[in-house]
Amino acid sequence: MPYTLPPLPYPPNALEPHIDARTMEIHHGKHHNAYVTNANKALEGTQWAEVPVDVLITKLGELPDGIRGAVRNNAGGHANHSMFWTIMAPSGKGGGGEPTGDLAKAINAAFGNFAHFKEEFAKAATTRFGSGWAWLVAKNNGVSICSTANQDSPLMGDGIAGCSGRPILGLDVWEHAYYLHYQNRRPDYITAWWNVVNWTQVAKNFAG
Ligand code: MN3
Repeated sequence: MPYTLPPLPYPPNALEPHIDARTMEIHHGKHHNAYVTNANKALEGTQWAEVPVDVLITKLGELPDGIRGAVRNNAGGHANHSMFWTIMAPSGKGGGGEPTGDLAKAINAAFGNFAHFKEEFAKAATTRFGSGWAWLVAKNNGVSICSTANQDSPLMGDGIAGCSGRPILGLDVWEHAYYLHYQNRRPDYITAWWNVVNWTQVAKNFAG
């Protein structure tokens, strides 16, 4: 089965005022959709077309040279955005607040406290030059922060993405994720984004 665009789990305006409806419509309906279309095009007729995207991107080294770059970018984009929509929720209705339980313990063990974690994560997101992602990954029985360029995923591993682990929270810092509303003010977008982080879903991702 070719990949399909997963529906947004909430209406496009649900994350306002932190992320505006027009940005969500274009980001999901145009950008994510293009990653799906182009991943399917690259994989069509190959043995890889049936492989779930989160598995496929762990095996880039096994892919034929002719499609590896297209799969890295587009299957990576599909995997990253599929997670991104689910780790957000309307502010006050599942979005915002703080993690609890085992995830909170892991964050506190790694970063001291939630405020310090947010600082470190925002630093990774702010300092990623150009387009990319900031990540919280599950790794070595704990959590850590890293960032990747373009549509690379921690699932691709250190050798490709410069980052490894199981992604449990990702922040898209491509300009297409914020430019309409925030223009060049990426730090303002990052600050606002905390209001829509769905910690319940992140905790589920952490639990595996
Ligand atoms: Mn994006």
